[in-house]
This record gives sequence, structure tokens and C-alpha cells, in this order.
Amino acid sequence: MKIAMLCFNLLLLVATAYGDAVSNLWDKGKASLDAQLLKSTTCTKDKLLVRREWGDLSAADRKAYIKAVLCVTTSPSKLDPAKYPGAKTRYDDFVAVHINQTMSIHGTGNFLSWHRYYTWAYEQVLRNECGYNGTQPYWDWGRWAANPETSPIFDGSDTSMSGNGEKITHQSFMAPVGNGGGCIQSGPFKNMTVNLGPISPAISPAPPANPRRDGFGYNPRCLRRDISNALSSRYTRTEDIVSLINNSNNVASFQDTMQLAGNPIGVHAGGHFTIAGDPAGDFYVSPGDPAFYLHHAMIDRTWTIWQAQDLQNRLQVISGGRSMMGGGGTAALTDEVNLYSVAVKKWKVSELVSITDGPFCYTYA
Ligand SMILES: [Cu+2]
Repeated sequence: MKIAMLCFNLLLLVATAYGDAVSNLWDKGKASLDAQLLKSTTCTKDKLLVRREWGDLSAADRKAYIKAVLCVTTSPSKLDPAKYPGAKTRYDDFVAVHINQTMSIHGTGNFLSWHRYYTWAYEQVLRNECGYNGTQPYWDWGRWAANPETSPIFDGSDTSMSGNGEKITHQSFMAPVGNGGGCIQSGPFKNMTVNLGPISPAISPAPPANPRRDGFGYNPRCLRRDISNALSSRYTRTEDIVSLINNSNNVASFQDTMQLAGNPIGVHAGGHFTIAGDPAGDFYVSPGDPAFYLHHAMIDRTWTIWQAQDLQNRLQVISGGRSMMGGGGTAALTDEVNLYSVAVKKWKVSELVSITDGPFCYTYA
């Protein structure tokens, strides 16, 4: 009887846990990730942090994450105010680092490793400077592709990352016009102030221009979004993620397909422009929207799953240049990643390719 009950409960667990074709690929690669963890000299199973999908977090977990993000957005900046007069908060420090390096971290050999380290550094600040005990949640694009506006991430409730912007007459440059375009109306980030940029706004009417050409002047304004399913329902479905993972036989093909920003659009730009607005649609300033980190955690998870399909051959490999404008030469595994004010240490790209080596010790649920 007891055994029958146990089996029933297990069945129930299996039936209620979210799983899809992408998580099946995770399962397929899990043994090699476990083996890599055993080889790690810095990370052990008992120290491993587990990142989860927003939809799988309890209301209390979501609120704890939101509270920590609000703390980062209200703690003082550590940057030199003479150089970065617009960086008022610790949150802005991250935005400034991204703005400064935009041309050397996108379409380049370090795209994946740089953004992995950056997202991790943010998770560290939430934990070490804002008393957060949880991990960086991710946004599984495929799970909510049919209607991101009603997803628990963007439904505008007090356990969401706030919802869509007010519906205004506008034009979008990178996506069909959605149902918003104006200031977000509800949820925890309703009163958040965006301070830096814009530099490359993808919406019209554009936000007010920054007082400085480099975008580092103080330019307080609301967070605007134009969330819609126009891109997600075509380009960031579970089948699109699966096809990206299964059809990319080398890292060049994987990262380039992911970063396509035309027609078709890859999951990277697809996610950014599903949120759209200001600053989410701004190539330089996009981390100014707090949903950025959920999106990039999913980029990171997708990379990890791709690596895990053939870990031996997909760990210590990069491809591409050092600048998206060309010049600077070919990126090398020995190149250093420096996040300046938002991370203590510089690491080599080769030390950032495994989620259980170098500074990292985490996994995905
Ligand atoms: Cu970026």
C-alpha cells in the first residue's frame, strides 16, 4: 500500500513538473555535466546553486528575487561620478559596464562567456550586497512564446517583473508594433527610474536624448515596454530552441544563429525585442530593463545545453573576432574578461566556458 502511494506521488510529481523538448536535451547532456563537476577543483555538488525558471518559483521566491533587484536599484553607485554622472545606483553600474563594452561583446568570440560572467556577477551582487539567498531565475522563452504578456514574468502582478507599457501610438524598429510602447503601468518596477542612455533607441517616439554623447549623463525616465508575441510566437518557441541546439554543429554556427537580428531573428534578439521599448530595445542600454537578466540566464542555459550535447568538443571552443566592427584580430581563449566595478576578478575566456569551473558553481533545474 505504502509503495503504491509512493508510486502514485512520484507519478504526480512527474506529471506536474514542467518539461519540454528543451529540458529533454538538458537531461540528455546531464551525465556529462555531472562528470565535469566531478573534475572541478573549485565547485562541489553541495555548493552548487540551482537556477530555476520564473514559472517554477513560488510566490515567496519571486518576491525575494524582486526585493533584491529593488535593493540593487536603490543602492548607491560605486562608479566615479565625474566619469559617470548618470550612474546613480549600483544597478546602473552594470548598465554602464555593458554600454562601455557593447562593441566588443556582441557578434564576437566572447559573446557567450562575457554574458555568462556578467549575469553571474549580477547574481553575486544580489546575494552579497542585497541579502538574497536565491539564484538568478531564467525566462524560458518557449514556455511562454504563445503569449508572453500573460506569462508570470510579464503579467504585471506583484510577483512579476512588471508588465507591458501603456498602450501608446508608436513605431518599433526591430519588431512589429505591440500593445504597449509607453511606461510600464504596474508591478514591482512601476516606479523604477532608468538613468543612463539612450544610445540606440529602437522605438519612436524615442526617449529624451542623453545630455552626453556617450550616454553616461543623467537622464531619468520611466521604463517603457512593448511586449508582444509577434516575435516569440514565430522565433523563440520551444521548437526554435531545439532546432538551434540540434542544428548547430560548431560554436560559430550556434552563436551566429542565436544572434541573428534580421529575418529570421535568433532567440537572442528575439527575446530582447519581445520586451522591446526603452531601454530593453536599446542595443547598448538593454540591461537597464531588469528582465534582461532573466533573458540572459536563458541564453546561458541554452549555451550550456548545447555544450552538454558533446561536452568534450564544445567546452574549450570559441569563434569570432574581438570587435563587432572588425579589427582587433581573432578572439582567443586566453583573452581576459574584465567587468571592472561589478566584479572583483578578471578571468580568461577559457575559465568562463564551464558553469562549474572558474568563478562558477551553478546548474539549471
Ligand atoms: Cu549584451
